[in-house]
Amino acid sequence: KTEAVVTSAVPYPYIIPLRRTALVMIDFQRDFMEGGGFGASLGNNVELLRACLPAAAALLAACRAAGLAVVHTLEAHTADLGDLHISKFSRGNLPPGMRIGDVLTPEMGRVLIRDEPGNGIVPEVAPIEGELALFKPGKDAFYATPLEGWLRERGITHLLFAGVTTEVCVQTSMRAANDRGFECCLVTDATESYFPEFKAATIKMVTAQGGIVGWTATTGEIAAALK
Ligand code: TIU
Repeated sequence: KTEAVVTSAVPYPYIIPLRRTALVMIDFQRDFMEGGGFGASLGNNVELLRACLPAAAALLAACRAAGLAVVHTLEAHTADLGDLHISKFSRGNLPPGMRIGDVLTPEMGRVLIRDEPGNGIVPEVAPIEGELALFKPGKDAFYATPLEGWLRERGITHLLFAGVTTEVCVQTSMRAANDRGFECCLVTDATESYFPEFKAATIKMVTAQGGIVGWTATTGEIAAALK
């Protein structure tokens, strides 16, 4: 088949053209998902995020089986902090005296720095050969990254979004994609927030007003349509 239809998507059926759709896995990195990293050091409970890993892994498997393009992003800065704005460096509830680029724990290494141990994608959803893994310095996956060119070269028009956190990097990237003309669907059980009320609000706000930012659907609904 050439397309899959997710009939129960919100606010109305979402069509997945198989050769023109990519799965975008946002920031499934240890920094956010494990203790001792950036997310935890900001005062958050990382266990909340881990709840979406089984669905995210199932979504990834279903998309791979259907031959969809897969992109993984990592929020990360270069070792010299050359791509880190002073505004981002200055802000946030890190422990007193600590900044992005500092070592919070030896296990995780320098916070939010490319290729440090904490910057690795958790094994449940690790990339495989042929998938794009890209570093992004901001919340928006299109900002200062090669993502748009990579998608356009491949004729991608539709994007499925999973990842963490729902209202920060996932929603920001979905809105940026929407403004670039991509037809976007947020996979609701394959994303999580440190704030359950923010996740719920994001799901409502992206689909409100007739799909102002796009659609939402569950992993089960998407996997069934792709079968
Ligand atoms: N803090 C928080 O909720 N998120 C981030 O800092 N980055 C991402 O969402 N990836």
